[in-house]
Amino acid sequence: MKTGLQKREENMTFLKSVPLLKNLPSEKLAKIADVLEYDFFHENEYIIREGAAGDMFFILNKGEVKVTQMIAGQSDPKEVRRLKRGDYFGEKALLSEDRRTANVIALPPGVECLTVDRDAFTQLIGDLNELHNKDY
Ligand code: 6J7
Ligand code: CA
Repeated sequence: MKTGLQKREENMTFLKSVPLLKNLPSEKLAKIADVLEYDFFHENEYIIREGAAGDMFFILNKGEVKVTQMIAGQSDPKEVRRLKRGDYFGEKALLSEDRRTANVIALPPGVECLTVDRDAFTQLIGDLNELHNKDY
């Protein structure tokens, strides 16, 4: 069994390795480490559904996901991207208080994510320039 302190250290080490968060001061990283939760998804499970409401931000800790989007005039969503450990998703609905703009689906053999709720995202992460300068 890991103690709470060990888990916190492990979370801090991982958060420091996430490119999005690399310039955050340690105090902010520690606050994120305190509030984050873990969520697990089976292969082919929809982590996010395009068009749904959403209140969670995700950082991929284990496994890979694919991102798909509906295209006007086509019946099947198109794959636009794959993400791996250290990548993040779900910021758009939180920044705009709007609906999810794409599907995010767990690839085999499944996925572990760190999740941050809307309040903590807004306080600790939402101001980062990278999020506002994304080209999608
Ligand atoms: Br990752 C990723 N790539 C894209 C993309 O090319 N277009 C859109 N619209 N979203 C993309 N995403 C992520 C982004 O974090 O997929 C998430 C779906 O939920 C989106 O944030 P969201 O709209 O909250
Ligand atoms: Ca789950």
